[in-house]
Amino acid sequence: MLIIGIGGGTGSGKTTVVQQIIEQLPVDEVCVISQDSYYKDTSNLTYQERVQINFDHPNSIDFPLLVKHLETLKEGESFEQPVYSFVEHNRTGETVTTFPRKVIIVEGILILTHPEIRELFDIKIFVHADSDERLIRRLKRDIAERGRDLDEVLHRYQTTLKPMHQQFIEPTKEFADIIIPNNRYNTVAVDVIRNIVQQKIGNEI
Ligand code: UZR
Ligand code: MG
Repeated sequence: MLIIGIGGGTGSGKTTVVQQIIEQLPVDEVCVISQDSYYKDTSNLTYQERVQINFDHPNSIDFPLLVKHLETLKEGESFEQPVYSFVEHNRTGETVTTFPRKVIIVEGILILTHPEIRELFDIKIFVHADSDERLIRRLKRDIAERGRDLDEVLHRYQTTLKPMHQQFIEPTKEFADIIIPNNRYNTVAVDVIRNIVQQKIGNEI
């Protein structure tokens, strides 16, 4: 089993990189786990209270649950991955059964901040894009897909996203084995990673 951790700031293109890596892989060889699924359960809070949460701080993530789930996979067992709603800022109550595969990809902004989780990764990747590029992508996405408006995204960026990025996310670059420069979509880097993954899958057959 090969476990790959992919970190990097919001809007750096992590999700896209993951999609490109797994694109040509058989679905039963790979599984993707998103850090988003591990935001802490906030059902005890009102919507107004949930909006105030700092979702870019490591404390917002239920890391012990993620550690437990990764260890379950390593033991060859499946687990139930919570489903998260960005519109509600909460878990939906549904889960997705996630099965052990030859290649496990774990993706998220804060995924490289946790020492125990870093230890579980065979390859650590940091996706880099400049902050202006990331803000543009974040604006477009949150307005189109996550039910936000311009003022809300800009306010969050200045008050939370930027300071948290500088404090917690950018420093995790030093733990990375591979840094992908991703201001523009980087086909060479993705090819290199695909080759490593292919080799791993091939060798285990
Ligand atoms: P990516 N996030 C939300 O917007 N709402 C939530 O309920 C939970 C998380 C955001 C979070 C972070 N910040 O910047 C982003 N806020 O999801 C990480 N606010 O996701 O890596 O795909 O950008
Ligand atoms: Mg993403």
